[in-house]
Amino acid sequence: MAEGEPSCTEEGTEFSEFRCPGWSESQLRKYTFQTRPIPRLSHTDPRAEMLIDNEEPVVLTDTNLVYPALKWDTDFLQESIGDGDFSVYIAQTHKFLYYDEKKMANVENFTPKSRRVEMKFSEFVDKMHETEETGGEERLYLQQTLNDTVGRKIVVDFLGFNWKWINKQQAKRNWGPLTSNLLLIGMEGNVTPAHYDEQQNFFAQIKGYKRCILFPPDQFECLYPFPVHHPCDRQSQVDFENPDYEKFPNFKHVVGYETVVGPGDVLYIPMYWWHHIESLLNGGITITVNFWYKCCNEQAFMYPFKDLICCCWYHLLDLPWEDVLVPHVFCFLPMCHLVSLQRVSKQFQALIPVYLANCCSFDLSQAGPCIPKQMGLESINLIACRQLKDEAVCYLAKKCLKLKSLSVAVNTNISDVSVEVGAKNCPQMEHLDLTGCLREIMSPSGYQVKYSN
Ligand SMILES: O=C(O)CCC(=O)C(=O)O
Repeated sequence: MAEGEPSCTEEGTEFSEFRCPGWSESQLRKYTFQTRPIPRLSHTDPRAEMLIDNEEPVVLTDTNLVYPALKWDTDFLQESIGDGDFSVYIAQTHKFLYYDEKKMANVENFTPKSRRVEMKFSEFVDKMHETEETGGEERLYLQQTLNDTVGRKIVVDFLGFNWKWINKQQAKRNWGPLTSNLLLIGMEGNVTPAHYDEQQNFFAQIKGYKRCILFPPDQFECLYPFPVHHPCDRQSQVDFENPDYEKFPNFKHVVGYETVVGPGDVLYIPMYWWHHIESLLNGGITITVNFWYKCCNEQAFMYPFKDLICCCWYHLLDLPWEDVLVPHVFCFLPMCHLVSLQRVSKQFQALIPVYLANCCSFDLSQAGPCIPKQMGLESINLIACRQLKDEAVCYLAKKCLKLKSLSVAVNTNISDVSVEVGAKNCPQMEHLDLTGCLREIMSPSGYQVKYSN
């Protein structure tokens, strides 16, 4: 289902503004899966900020982020962009599947479906016109990081971008530095197949319309990325136009979020979100500049498995996790990343509690904002946490004043100190399970204590 023309009755359109779109449904390619609309909001709307905080996509309609560039077209750029070299991908198909040239040697007989050619901007424009005029199969897609070879007029426009707004966004979320601005100039109908990036992205549309279909990170099981070592790592193997359900059965369950962005719109593409992007059919050329930011400093991984975890979290589960992942990898991750990893897949969701249950220590200061500072927990189960000590239980008892039920069964180090502190701090405590606690424990009056030895 495509977003189509926003109407006030569609699901999710409480966020949509009514406007006259410069495109129609017939310009969208047809796919088999369902989608929901990505909210379109003013950057001043608190809901927009909430979505970005939650790392959920949103289209911001009025940031003026690239306002000076809205006049850009191929004539203006040809005149002003300078005589540097530009990377242009050339393909015989509309699909421009990204490949990492450095990884090509990893796979025998890998033949990319597009080739990268360095050329001057004017050559690109000439080639594009030639293709359009001859109606040839060949398609072009310029994808070049903006650099210091651009001419003065472009520099002036670039300096006029709304840096005040975007710098604030970056600072507020503690993101790392802006790594690059990729300039994308595509022919109508070009498609960038679904993939994810390891950076936060403000995707600013300048000319023409692009349909953007996004999928949250937890749908990776439906999207079948190429193996890590493969040049197409981070790209989905599924051909959206002709899905092979035998090979990729979970693709049947994929559900996307979509929008069509036009000049002046800025789409926030959160890190790790899959995105499929198409320049609309019969819509003329499209121009986009994106703003890529490294993940936030707080999220920067400080352990030797940085690349393994950060880039290929989905392959982690291929490791024999009982022997490798749990004892040797998770212990290098700060608690806030363990909590976040649970959102990645059902397996991680199951695995993290297994790891936590076997934790020797639990440093709450590492938990970051994922765990509330004031814990309103009513029930805590710490059965068989082998290294659990009184100090930890006392800490919890002092933090969780609403605690009604606590189990510290099968913990050899727990003594009556825990029980006393629990009794003093948790007046609502009704149930304390001390089964199998070997150290001497007195039963304080006032709540039920269960222990069998
Ligand atoms: O616009 C496109 O075709 C692809 C852009 C993209 O993948 C990105 O900005 O991350």
